[in-house]
Amino acid sequence: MAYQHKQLEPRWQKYWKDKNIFITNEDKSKPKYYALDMFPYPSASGLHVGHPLGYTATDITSRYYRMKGYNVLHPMGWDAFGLPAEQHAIDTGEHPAKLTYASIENFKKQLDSIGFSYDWSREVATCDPKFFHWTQWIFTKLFEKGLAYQAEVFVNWCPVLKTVLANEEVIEGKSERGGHPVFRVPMKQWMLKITSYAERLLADLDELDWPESTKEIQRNWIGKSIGAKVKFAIENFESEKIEIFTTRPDTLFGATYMVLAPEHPLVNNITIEENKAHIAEYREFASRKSDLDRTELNKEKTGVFTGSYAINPVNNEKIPIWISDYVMMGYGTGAIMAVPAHDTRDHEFALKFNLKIIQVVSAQDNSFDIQKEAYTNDGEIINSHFLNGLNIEAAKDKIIQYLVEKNLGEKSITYKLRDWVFSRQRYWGEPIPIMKDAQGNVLRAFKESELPLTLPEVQSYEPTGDGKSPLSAITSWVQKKAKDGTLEFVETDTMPGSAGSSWYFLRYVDPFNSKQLADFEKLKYWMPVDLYVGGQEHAVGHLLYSRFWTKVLFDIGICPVKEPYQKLVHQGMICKNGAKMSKSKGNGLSPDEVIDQYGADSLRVYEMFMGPLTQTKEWDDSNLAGVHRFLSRVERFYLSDEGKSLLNSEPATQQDQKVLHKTIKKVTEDIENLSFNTAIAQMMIFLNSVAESQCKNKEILNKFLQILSPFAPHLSEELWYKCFVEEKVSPESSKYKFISLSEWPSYNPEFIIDNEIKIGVQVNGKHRGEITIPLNASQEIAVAAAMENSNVKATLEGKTLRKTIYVANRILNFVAT
Ligand code: ANZ
Repeated sequence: MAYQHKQLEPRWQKYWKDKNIFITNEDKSKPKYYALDMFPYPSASGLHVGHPLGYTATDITSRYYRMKGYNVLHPMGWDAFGLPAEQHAIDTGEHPAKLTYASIENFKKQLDSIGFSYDWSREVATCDPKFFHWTQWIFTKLFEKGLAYQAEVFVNWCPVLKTVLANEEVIEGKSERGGHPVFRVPMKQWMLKITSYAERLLADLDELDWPESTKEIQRNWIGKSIGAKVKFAIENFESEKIEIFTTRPDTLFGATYMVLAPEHPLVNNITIEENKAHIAEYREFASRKSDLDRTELNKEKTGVFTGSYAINPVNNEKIPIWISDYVMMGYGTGAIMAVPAHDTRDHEFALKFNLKIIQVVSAQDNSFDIQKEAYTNDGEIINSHFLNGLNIEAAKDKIIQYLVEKNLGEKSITYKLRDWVFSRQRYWGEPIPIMKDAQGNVLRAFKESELPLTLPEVQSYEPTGDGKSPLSAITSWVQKKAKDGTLEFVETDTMPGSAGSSWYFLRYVDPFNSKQLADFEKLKYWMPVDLYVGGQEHAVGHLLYSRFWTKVLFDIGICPVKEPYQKLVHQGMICKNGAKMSKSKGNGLSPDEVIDQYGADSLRVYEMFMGPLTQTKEWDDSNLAGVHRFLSRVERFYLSDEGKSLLNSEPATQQDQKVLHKTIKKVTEDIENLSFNTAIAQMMIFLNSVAESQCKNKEILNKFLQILSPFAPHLSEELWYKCFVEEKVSPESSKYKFISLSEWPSYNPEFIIDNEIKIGVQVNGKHRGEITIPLNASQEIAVAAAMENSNVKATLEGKTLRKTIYVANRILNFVAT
């Protein structure tokens, strides 16, 4: 009889569901384990086989800790606001909620068909008003704390589509849809002051069990730079000063020109008449580039001279002021002193525009040609008056001291991290709960009793054409009459997709709470997340934003922890034919197909067996079939063709005990280390071993099934039922005990100890043979065994034994002459 995965898998899924066996237990006397997946965006195309990779890892872990007696929180939900549903609504006129909830339905069905042990009673969706009530509430707290404010920032404006576009909708300066030109224009946006948390976000990384590479990405993104701000006077513009930020104040004597960002507010003032047209043209050119394009190092440098000169404060040299797009308005002060001798970008620029290069740090290598390239290494300061002879660090200290005394500058710390642009001019997002007056001034945030602020029905999901959200066209929703009769206006911007995902892990802890975001005591029990699994692509978005919100909530006494995720793991990608699997590449494979052909257990075990969880792996159908064969062999080992148990009570041999206990030990440790592929390999070794010895011992095979169950839960439940449930209590009965809730077996170390050992025998330090002796054998026994070895015997023949050196379990050495 073939392995009936199609019948048995849905049957066990139904029992689990009907009996609610994965509902989270909250008896606080037990230890807890919170295993979290990055919740998916419920796309219309459904899951592909890449999704279950991380989900299976957390599911095995959850099932394991549950069997170990922990209270396990293993929830799932939906990151449900976002562009694709909005786009669909624009295209079809259908409400985005309709597509979103249909996709959720489909995702859920697919996840269930893989046998994940989620506690679905805690399901959340970010687009549900009961959920975004609290997303909006957090916003009002941010507002009260001065951490939400409005500012003019550059957005992607497409004049043809008459809308603001998200970064992901802009490809090389053109709209993704239609390929129309997109410009960077300033617009008033809500911003969140994540920069106030830069230092803490940086420092607290050290405490986390995260991949070092992800920590490093966050550190670089936060980008702490220690340096100085220096003020430069401008010739003919006495009232103006250019303030620059530099990490190399030691090179001040080498500053031979200045560069302002094209958007710098001083540009208009200081550009001389005849250069104005050229400057204006360049500013327009630069406005079409994204910051990313601008920071690309290999691009040819461009720029325009303003016609004005700054005065280098240390030597009164007149140096020209240029504008160039390699200087960003959003970083430091938006202006730099250029030191072409020691900065690569400045050097390229100086060569291109024929600007002076003055070396102020000596190169160790005499043949170094400063006209050819920038010198960026250590050295002694030269050509710098009172700094000459110092090393770089000492020169930095001295020049800063000098600048402070002369009131020309100061020490300064700058972060690359920018405040979080929190406004979207879209319909399908959380409305920002703010009231404004007729002039657009902010009056107040919504009170808690006024939340949630829900979305109105609209006729059209198209943005309005003046850069505003479709909400602005719904007068009845926007306008409110205040008590004194004056009109007030609801903010029409909505929040970005990453709002809900910045705190959803807190809501799972207490999803029905209508009074607070979550009960503090419950949060205290469950937080932080013990294991968070998801893609590294979220390293600087979601994973930074959610750390920021957690810290804010910690500061206002809502959340008991200051970091959300203690341990973070990124699953690798699954590739097919060398490319990342995705629907858009046409190489996506749906788990439904795999489950149909091989079953959910095969899918789960195969994905875990492909290789280490964190590595990129190639999908291989023949290996999938191999895993399916392994599970079929397990089934046939337990059951006869008629589906009857083949197990018996005949005593097991020592060898069988040994392989069982070894396997329990290895699988236990491997699950805790998320090394699932090696755990599976060990279970395969076990099966081979008992198949060879024809061990059908019930106790041994019972324990094996238990450790297999987190990996292949359906088959394990089936075999457990058929072979170990004595009185055939029905799984529907309240007395039934599922393998999924059984107690994880422990191993007995005594069984594992190898009682024989192989050691090498040397004569005068040279390897002459090997002997197999009992573990911890005495020297007498070792020597006796060595004397049985023909090679050792032959070598010693005719020699006098001078000394015997024996290290138990390691080596035996004879010194003989
Ligand atoms: C003079 C200098 C000499 C610089 C030298 C570097 C080397 P990080 O480390 O990334 O913080 N800079 C400052 N503001 C900038 C802006 N808005 N756009 C582009 N570049 C900017 O880099 C700081 C350095 O980047 C600063 O130090 C400045 O160039 C440049 F041998 O000043 B430096």
